[in-house]
Amino acid sequence: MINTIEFQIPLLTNSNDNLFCVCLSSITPMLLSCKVVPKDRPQALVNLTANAFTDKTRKARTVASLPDHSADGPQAPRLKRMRNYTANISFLFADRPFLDRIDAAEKCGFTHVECHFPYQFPIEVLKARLANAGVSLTGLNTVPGDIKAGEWGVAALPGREAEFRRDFDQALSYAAALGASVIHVMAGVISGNRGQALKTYISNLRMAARLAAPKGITLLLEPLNTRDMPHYLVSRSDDIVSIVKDIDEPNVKLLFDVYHIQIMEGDLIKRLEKHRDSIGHVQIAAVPSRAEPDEGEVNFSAIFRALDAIDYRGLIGLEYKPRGRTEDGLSWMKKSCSGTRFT
Ligand SMILES: [Mn+2]
Repeated sequence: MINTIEFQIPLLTNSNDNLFCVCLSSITPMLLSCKVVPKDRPQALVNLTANAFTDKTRKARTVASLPDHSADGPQAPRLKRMRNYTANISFLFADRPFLDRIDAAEKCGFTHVECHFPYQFPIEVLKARLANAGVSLTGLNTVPGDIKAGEWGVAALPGREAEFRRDFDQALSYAAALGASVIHVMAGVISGNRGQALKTYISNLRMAARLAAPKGITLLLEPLNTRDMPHYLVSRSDDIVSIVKDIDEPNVKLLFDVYHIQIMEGDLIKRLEKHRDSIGHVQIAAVPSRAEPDEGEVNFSAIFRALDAIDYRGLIGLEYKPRGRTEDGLSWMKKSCSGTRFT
């Protein structure tokens, strides 16, 4: 299983990017990416993202052995347990063109973004923009199908298997090329026999999971609330978890979107505990507004504590619709959360 961790350590005033990356690579062989903040920012920090070390001892040893190149003399590296947010740029920064949202996220301090449907852009264009900004793409969705006809995915639609395979192959090629580790597979809006749809869904997912496994990619299944998406195949996390168990592939997981699950089921903390082994990703938004998570009926501080309590180490997707400018709305982090790089 791949998780993500982040370190913050003081920027080396007399180093260059290449030298520093070599140093880091030598002690963190699973290094995925390294982002160096420009030297002209006096309090700049270097952020690096690496595969998680499941062994806490090893993590501690790695941090402690970081070489000290500080021009100001020995300085202990600072390790800060940061909550790993990924900015959903299909919802955030929506007041500008899609590709510009990557840069906007970076300017706000994000090192991870996720999105819904990036397919209008060639992989190489996306890759260049992400690399230029020093931002990682963490996840994407399969295409929704014919939205105007009310479709929202085809994975559970009998007779559409070939189309699903085509769509999934597309998602897999984008995810693999861009380094995203999760694909949200859209089930579909059901008009006919639910039993037949479930059978199709499970069969398609089992096939897709086996295609994704060699690439280290996990499939996410998300229950959608029936107010926003009537007749979507699955609207409850309890049902998704039972489907995940039926599929019985290790890389198929529940996407626990606090917004949808609060609307349909509530009892969020107990449900996090109950589904802890099946959760592959978490997303947040206020309920019922779907705005910044600082209003409405969910106590997000308690949700974050619950995520810590179940030892959730994955990313938290910010999939909310900002009340105004995204940048202004990010103040919720200072108000309601501890342990973020924004505090
Ligand atoms: Mn969601």
